[in-house]
Amino acid sequence: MILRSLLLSLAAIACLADDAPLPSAPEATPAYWERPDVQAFIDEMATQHGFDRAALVQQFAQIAHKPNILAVLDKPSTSRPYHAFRPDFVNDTRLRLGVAYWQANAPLLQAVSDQYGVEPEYLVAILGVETLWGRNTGSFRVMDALGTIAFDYPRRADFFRKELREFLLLARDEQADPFEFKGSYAGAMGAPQFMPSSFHAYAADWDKDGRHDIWNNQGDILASVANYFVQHGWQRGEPLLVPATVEGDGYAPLVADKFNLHYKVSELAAFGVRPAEPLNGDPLAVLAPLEHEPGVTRYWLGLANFYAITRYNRSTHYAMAVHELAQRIKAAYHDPSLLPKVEAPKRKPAKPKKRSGKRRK
Ligand SMILES: [Ca+2]
Repeated sequence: MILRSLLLSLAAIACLADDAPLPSAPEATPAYWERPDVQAFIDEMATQHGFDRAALVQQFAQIAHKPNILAVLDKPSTSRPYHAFRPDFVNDTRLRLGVAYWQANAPLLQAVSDQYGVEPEYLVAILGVETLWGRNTGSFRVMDALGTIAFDYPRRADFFRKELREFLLLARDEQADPFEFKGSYAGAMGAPQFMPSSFHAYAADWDKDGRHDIWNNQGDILASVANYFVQHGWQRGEPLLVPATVEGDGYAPLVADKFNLHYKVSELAAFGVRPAEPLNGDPLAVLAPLEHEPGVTRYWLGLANFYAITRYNRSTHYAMAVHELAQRIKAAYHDPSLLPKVEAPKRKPAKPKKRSGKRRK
């Protein structure tokens, strides 16, 4: 789960790989292990968590500073309306790949879904939106990504030092070399793109082999995502959202507070917000306005499961795209006639044969 505050431009993230060209030649700076702030961090890991100080110094000597990560962090964030965001994730390619992933993992998906109570289509869709089902999990060494941000990006230093600490702990728990781990430019790892703190809290060991392999083991991957949703309040079988009507302008505070489940549906009426379809009971809900077409905003009441997806990634665009992709994948999985046709590559017209008298070699 990439932090929304870091999710500046999806295009930038898609393009940023560890072999991206550097914006400028890096200045000569001391290696990380030589810096007092890094030495203080190493001391803390040694005294509070029992790490071997000399081994940590050796590891920090191997961390490579990544200026291209800092360049992305400094780019101004861009915000696109939903109708512009949607096609990147809800499209024929992801629909086909999502159905193929479900078909390839059907018994496992069913077992994880049964155990955790999270519908399979949402497990499939999250992995599609995050990493194209494990195809784009990031090419940075997590040590380089976290080290660079933790020690060279003061605005987020506290958060990323905490993530770096969690990461060193998880590498030790997994009995793995921390330099073996690859992730996104922000250190998000594996098919579900868990930050180290989320890995610590939610990664699951489905096959009970002692490892939480969110890179390659589909059971661990799916159970980890399901566990994340359950721990954030997922309710089996409940709708994610219902359309809403709004009156007046009293609903503005709800839009500003759309990532917090504060109000029951009955309480939203005081803000001029009502469900446009009948609901079971009186659940908690957030108000999510989405511009589905240019100039056409629709209002939705996001219920507990919608909220859970926004905990995965703090964006109503993201949550709605996951929902729409999930629904399309589910429909096409059960009815393959809904799968988009794969167009055969167009053949080039054959070149007319030369009729000159010259003989070709
Ligand atoms: Ca495992």
